[in-house]
Amino acid sequence: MRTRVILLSGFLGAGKTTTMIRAAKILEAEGKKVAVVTNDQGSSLIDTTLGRNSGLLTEEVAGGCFCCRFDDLLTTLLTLREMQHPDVIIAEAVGSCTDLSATVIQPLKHFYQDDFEMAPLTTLVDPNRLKASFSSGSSLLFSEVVHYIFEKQIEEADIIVINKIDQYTSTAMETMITMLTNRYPDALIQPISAARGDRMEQLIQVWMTSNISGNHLIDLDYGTYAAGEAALAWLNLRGEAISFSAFPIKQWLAVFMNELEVHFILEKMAVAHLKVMVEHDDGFTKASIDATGSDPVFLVEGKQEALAIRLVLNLRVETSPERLDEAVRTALSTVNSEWKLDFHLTHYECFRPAPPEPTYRYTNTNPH
Ligand SMILES: Nc1nc2c(ncn2[C@@H]2O[C@H](COP(=O)(O)OP(=O)(O)O)[C@@H](O)[C@H]2O)c(=O)[nH]1
Ligand SMILES: [Mg+2]
Repeated sequence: MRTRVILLSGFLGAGKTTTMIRAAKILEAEGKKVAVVTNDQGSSLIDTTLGRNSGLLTEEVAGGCFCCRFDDLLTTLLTLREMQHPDVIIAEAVGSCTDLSATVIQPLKHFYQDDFEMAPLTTLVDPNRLKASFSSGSSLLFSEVVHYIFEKQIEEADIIVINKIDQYTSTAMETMITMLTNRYPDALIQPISAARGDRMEQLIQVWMTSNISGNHLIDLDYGTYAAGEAALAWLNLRGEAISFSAFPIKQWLAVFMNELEVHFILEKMAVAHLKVMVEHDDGFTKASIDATGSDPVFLVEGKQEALAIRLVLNLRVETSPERLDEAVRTALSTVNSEWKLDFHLTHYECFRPAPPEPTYRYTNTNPH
């Protein structure tokens, strides 16, 4: 039996990880064996930790997107298939990556049709970003080159998933569905709320039964695409902290994020995604924001106080690595001295992604 592979695309913060974990849990409850694969330009991923904390079989392709690390992706998929025999693998691409039909789906369909059956290429969108993209000009937080990637991700989708419908009225949703249907008549438009679990079954049903995959090869200017990726700075860090008395993690995180946000607002930096996770022996607290100035969303599991913590931070912001580095180091030293934490870094990377150089790029679709 072949393994069904579901490839998730969509801009940073659209809800890919939330959808992947939610869908994997539903499929497992139906008796399917499921694995998930996360992906990033760097390493030390919160998404991977979240997958594992959810009890899911989780692998990671680090140090580049699926298209540029096709061989790593392939090795991961084949190893999972041989060692774990999953019925389904859900793979989440880096949020600044596009052209996945040409660079990932077609080569998998061409060379590995005996091992894998590819589900429809699914691009998740955050309605807030979508609204900005439909309204003209000034409301766009990101520059045109970053926006180009967002639009290309939608253009190549077999399924466009409008996520986060819990935040919108049904009338607002209908308007968005109509606009997308007019603009992308060949795609299936599926609204969901991954956080609440709304309409996930319909999406999974299409993933598990449709033979359409990677039907829309796009015209893509790799110069503009590379400029869009390079406009974003990426920062991943891990650290450890010890305190003399148990300190309130959520409060510490809220102040840390507030310090960062003040910096971002003052310097007009557009946040694509900020994720921070504090782990300790009795649980974890995760917080994220998906736009500059938006309120953090917290997820707390287990105890809310600890003496010793491990911190992971993943940040993607439209600015230079130097300015992002400065913002993060300043915010960290402010909160750590305020709470008298003995903090040290165990991993740190802050960079601009290199131009995308896919291993394969197909110009025709494969039939399987
Ligand atoms: N309100 C709402 N928030 C969501 C939903 N899905 C994801 N989020 C939030 O959006 C942010 C980004 O989600 P994530 O799954 O990490 O996005 P990714 O970067 O595409 O993997 C997180 O704060 C999530 O909690 C949803 O259906 N509704
Ligand atoms: Mg993710």
